[in-house]
Amino acid sequence: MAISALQQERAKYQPKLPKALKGNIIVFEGKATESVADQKDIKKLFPNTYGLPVIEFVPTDEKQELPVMNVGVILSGGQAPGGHNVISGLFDGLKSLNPSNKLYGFKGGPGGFVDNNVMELTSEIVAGYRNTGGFDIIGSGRTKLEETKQFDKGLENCKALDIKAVVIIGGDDSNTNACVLAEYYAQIEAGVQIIGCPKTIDGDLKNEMIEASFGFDTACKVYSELIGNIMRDANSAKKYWHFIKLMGRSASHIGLECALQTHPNICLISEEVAAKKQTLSNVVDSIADIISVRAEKGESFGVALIPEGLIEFIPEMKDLISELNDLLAEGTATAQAFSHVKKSHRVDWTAEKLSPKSSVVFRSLPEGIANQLTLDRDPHGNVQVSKIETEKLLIEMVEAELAERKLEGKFKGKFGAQNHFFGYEGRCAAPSNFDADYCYSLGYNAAALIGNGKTGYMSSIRNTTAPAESWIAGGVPITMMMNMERRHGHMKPVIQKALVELDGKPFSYFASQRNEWAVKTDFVYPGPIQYFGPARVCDRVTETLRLENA
Ligand code: FBP
Repeated sequence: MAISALQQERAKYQPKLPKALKGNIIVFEGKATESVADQKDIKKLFPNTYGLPVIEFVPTDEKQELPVMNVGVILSGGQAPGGHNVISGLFDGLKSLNPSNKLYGFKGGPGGFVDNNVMELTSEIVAGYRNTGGFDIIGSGRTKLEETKQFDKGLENCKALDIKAVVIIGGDDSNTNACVLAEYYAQIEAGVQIIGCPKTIDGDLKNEMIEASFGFDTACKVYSELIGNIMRDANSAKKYWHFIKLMGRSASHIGLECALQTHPNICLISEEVAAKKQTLSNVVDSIADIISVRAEKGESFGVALIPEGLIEFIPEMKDLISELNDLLAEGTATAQAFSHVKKSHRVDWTAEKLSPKSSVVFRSLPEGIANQLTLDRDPHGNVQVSKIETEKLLIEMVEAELAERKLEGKFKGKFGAQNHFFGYEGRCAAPSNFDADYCYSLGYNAAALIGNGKTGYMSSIRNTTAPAESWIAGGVPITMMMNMERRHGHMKPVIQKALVELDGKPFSYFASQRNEWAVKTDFVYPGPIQYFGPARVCDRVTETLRLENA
């Protein structure tokens, strides 16, 4: 297979490890933990894995003699830069515990665990993937591990290969499932440990003990480079407003981080829109206001960042989407009837079935978007926000608003717009130095957790704004991150999703600057990820982490 010159150089990169993981270690156990909320319910549901202590690894001179063990690994959900380094760190960590240890990869995500689609990951195979982006070493998938039947099948498959521990690399949902699986295996004394690893470019799997999910750093740097390039084009041609939608299904962390790196004229934060209970037309007005002010200064160009999940945070849209989800849920009579309605009549047909309030909102949408809301659903019957062209919706609505203002003599400028969606461009990028080191450490650390007999823990590397040498390695009980939430009509234990905190330092800093960025052209052009050169360029952390830890 041909590989690029950069990839050849990058293959030689030895990711950094925290000092604690470089030699022999002992476990330092903290106090018993509590779940983040709903302690009574979570304790009852997780009697075997609740209340475990947070642990930290500390160096020692004594070498642990550990028996040979086989370990399995699963990549779950959307790709995130650095997944291959988690696997190479896990591989090296296991070999350092005992050179005869073996690592097996379940192929195609959690589905491979249930269906026994598995391969051994040898040192030759792992060598070809070190410091590369993507999840293609074993592939990923979105099968949910939720049912006892699946757990039992997985256990059978583990037993066949003498696998004593499984590492699940995933986001909040996958780690919630890892927690349930760990509890089940502990309860039936299956003899298989489960360890989670925090992955997602969305950045919404973080808390006091997990500073960042891996992949966020690289993805934001890639998007920021692209945004910077577009800003420079906008500032050169001075004729377009660029509306850029950024991935991040729910939380707006990616948008916020990219704004901190590039200083756009507009960056919407879904969590703020929800907190202020803004309507779609409030959002459109606020954008049109900034465009008008800049037009008065003769600057008929700019850049607006739109978080992917925006529409679900606008209260009236959220209600509309939830009504549409019920109306068009698979297997219902209404969904059946809908499939027979002529395409050109679908908007009218649907509007008539909605509540009066949602019907008005639905009819106010451009026809293309209204149709997208009725058509694009995931296997669980929910709207797939990555397929809703929110950036085009806003362009159309802002255009209409400005045309009205023009008629009233309130807008004299020009408005020409371009739309973009950055998501897949960054999810498999070659990991930044930060993600390469962080992921390798997370994987190596997962091996240490396994070697020390832990289950129901998430691999945790902290103090990440310091040089890697001083990072803190250990584990956090996953039950500590859980609370009860309503899912599909039932209360379920789930990891609490981390949304953008409106009183947090990253948002506060952004809020203190955005009015100036709106009017002035204060663009920053970050350029590509650098691997070689001064540390302040090559090893910088995200602005989010820097501000949070300042
Ligand atoms: P994870 O939560 O699994 O990490 O995936 C996140 C994400 O990249 C979102 O940002 C995006 O909405 C979604 O995946 C897209 O999903 P798909 O890969 O199925 O198109």
